[in-house]
Amino acid sequence: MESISFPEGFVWGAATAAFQVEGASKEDGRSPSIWDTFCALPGAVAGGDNGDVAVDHYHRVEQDVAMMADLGLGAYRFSTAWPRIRPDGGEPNQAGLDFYSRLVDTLLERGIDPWVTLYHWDLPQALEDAGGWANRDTAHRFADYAATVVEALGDRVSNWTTLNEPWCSAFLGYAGGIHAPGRQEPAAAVAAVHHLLLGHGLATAAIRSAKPEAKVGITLNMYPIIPADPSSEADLDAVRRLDGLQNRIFLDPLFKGEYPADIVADLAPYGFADHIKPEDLAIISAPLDQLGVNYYTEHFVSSEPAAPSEPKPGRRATGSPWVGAEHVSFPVRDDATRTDMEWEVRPRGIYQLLTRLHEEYPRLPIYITENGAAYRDAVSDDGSVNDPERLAYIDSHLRAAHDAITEGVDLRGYFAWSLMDNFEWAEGYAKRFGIVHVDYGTQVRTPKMSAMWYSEVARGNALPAPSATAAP
Ligand code: GBH
Repeated sequence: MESISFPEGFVWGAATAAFQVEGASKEDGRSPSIWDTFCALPGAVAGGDNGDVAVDHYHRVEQDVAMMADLGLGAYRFSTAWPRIRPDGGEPNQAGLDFYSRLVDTLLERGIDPWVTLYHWDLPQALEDAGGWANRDTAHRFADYAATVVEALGDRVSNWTTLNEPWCSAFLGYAGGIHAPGRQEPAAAVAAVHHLLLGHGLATAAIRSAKPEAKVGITLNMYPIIPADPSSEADLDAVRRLDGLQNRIFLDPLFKGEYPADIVADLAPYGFADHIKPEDLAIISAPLDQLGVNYYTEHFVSSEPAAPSEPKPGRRATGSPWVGAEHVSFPVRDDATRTDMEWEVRPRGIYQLLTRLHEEYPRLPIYITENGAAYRDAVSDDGSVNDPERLAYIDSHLRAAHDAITEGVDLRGYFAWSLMDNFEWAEGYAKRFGIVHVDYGTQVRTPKMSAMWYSEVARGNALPAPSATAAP
């Protein structure tokens, strides 16, 4: 293999999310979010970890942005915290807006393009107390909040993402109880799907009216779904259901203006259609400028029920996020390595996903807004962090993404998840996704070998030949 160049202007960035990195959870008028509440629930988060300090990004913006500049990053994808900006969902809090304004200015001074995600899972607890995403009113509150942020930052920020991974918010939060708010109510989860999408549509309209030249998108977490036995009708039906619940239930309303009929039928017992008003689909399907894709692995599914599993020691019992497909299981294949999250490393999946999106949906510009891997990094005596697996993971996924570009997919950028180790939701601080290592005791940041390598890729707009890397 030789060195591989990306199209001119390709965006090279790294991503974080407010709750995962900021800390300062009680400062400058921030109110509790559903994640603060969830972290306090016994057994909800590994190690009883919470976001009170996280990696203290709130107090270390100067230093963190300088580090991004040293790494040669062209863009930084971060999220704004709704509970800092409209703490109880109501009136704006200037101190919260000032923090992001300072972050944006610091980035621009260093030539780094700010990419703002408006919602990366930290709903103000006050809005959850009023029903959360199962309540239609939350969609309107989200649009108000979006308008506030765009009025404050829109003069300097061009690229806007409404929601990060609404699948997680709806199904992990309201059906599986795996994420905040920890509810296990399938009917609430399907209501949340629609209200998140409605919130996206209303926020898109709010952004466009405040800043007509803004680039607006949404980020979805998508997976190719692979049948365990392609000759089994039951397995193929499991694939249909999972593809419907994971991918099509979001893609179709956004880009085709209608929900997939088969999934609407599957979800009838949970009252899905009751939430959909006739005018909603036009709001949800308003044209977008770009689609954000978060890719980590594939789903390999079987219709055989999984063996009943006990919660991990010390953790509370969770349920299935797969509403109406609770019976499916995810057999383990032995032809791939796995990350520290136990996820199979499947670089071809990113190619399959990108080419599918290109064929089945309007040919929107696509950005990989997250891709990366957790590994147990070894810190050497001299403090350096050698992470060949993460480097190889990113390298192989970029090669597969490049193959998709060669076939005509309009992929315009890539954001590594994550800039630095951080609060990995229900897994707490134990799982490290950073290309930069964080010592949680001292908050010292150390770029890992993968960061050094990624920096070369970003600067050269090309992947070096494998022999030039230390990848195994
Ligand atoms: C992304 O989610 C998030 O946007 C990001 O904040 C996160 O840090 C990153 O991935 C790494 O996880 O499904 O029962 O195994 C990716 C999708 C789905 C990954 C939920 C973690 C854990 C629960 N996420 N999953 S489960």
